[in-house]
Amino acid sequence: MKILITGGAGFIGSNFVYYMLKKHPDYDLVCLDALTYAGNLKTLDEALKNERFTFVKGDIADRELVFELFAKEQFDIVVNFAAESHVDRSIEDPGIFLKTNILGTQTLMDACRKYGIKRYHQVSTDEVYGDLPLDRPDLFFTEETPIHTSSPYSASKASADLLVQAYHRTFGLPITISRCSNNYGPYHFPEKLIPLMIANALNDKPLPVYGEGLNVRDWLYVEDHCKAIDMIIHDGKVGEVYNIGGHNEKTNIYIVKKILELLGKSEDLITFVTDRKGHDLRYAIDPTKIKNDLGWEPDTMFDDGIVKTVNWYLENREWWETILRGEYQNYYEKMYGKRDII
Ligand code: NAD
Ligand code: TDX
Repeated sequence: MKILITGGAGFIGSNFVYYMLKKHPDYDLVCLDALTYAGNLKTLDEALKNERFTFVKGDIADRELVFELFAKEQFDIVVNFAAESHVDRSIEDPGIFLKTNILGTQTLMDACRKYGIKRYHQVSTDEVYGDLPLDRPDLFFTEETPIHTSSPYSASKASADLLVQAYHRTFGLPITISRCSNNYGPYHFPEKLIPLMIANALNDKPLPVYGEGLNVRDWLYVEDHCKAIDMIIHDGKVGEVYNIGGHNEKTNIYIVKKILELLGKSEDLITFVTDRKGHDLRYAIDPTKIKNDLGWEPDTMFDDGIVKTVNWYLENREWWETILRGEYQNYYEKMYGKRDII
């Protein structure tokens, strides 16, 4: 079995590479990644020592490169993680989100059509369903919830999902789609809530919480997401969408306080700042389908996962401090310098 993993130098893709190398030591894995600001070859150091793993630097929207790669490698399965993934960046500059997330997906699927594959799997997100109200804890996203997006990021991911479903219906491409809730764990880029708060707390810098910190996210340890995708590509039904989530809803302020508690830092570091534009209120996944159809359940509960994650950032300071020393400083100033403290 030969699997193409796009975006494998990013957060979830790299965790998936390590998960698959361990779970299926006889598989050949090829990672295609453009190494944008979010991609990091250092993350794949250990994988690169494995002769069954190959890294190719390239853009999923580069038709010539993608077609050449497919012609050479004859993949059995494609798992597309490659994306622009940060909502705040999509609010500043939507264009690249449309190019990578939509046209990149099209390019990969065109190559799949031409060279033939057993499965194309699209890694999507719960954000395509929009948000749920804070005062209706009885509501959850199911696979039947209408697509209703809020940010340029989620709109680009929803567009890609629709295109993937169109390629299945029109061309018979054997696809599956997964829509997961917020992930956390090792190698999470420090622009996102949990690693940003850990890094700032360790540097005794203010922790910028948007609005009142009452927005709710449904957190899943990254390895549980990887396990679900592995199950879907092997046993999932072609043409189907699977929601992935572990019923672990928390307000942002709860998460931030938990991180401070684990690091023994003062809550005085918390700073409430101008809210995100169009900020989704609550995400909450109903994972009944993947549980019933494929037997998936999460292994890591939040109280253990967050401790593991904080420890990983304590033990791997060089990984994230290198990022913080680079272009990230300009990003941080641009994104947070202009936010008012409220
Ligand atoms: P990430 O930003 O950490 O990593 C993205 C990776 O894709 C990087 O390695 C980057 O270099 C690569 N990439 C970007 N543009 C590319 C291009 N044009 N060609 C090739 N490679 C390119 O993202 P992540 O958090 O690991 O998310 C991975 C996928 O999972 C995304 O599709 C995202 O929408 C989805 N997802 C993420 C979450 C989450 O909580 N992080 C939840 C649900 C779904
Ligand atoms: O500095 C911050 N302060 C803050 O209050 C940041 C970066 C975030 N937040 C809030 C905004 C959100 O309510 O924390 C919550 C989580 O924010 P992000 O980490 O940016 O994640 P989110 O917007 O929920 O999107 C994530 O989950 C779904 C991923 O980034 C997406 O790629 C995925 O599709």
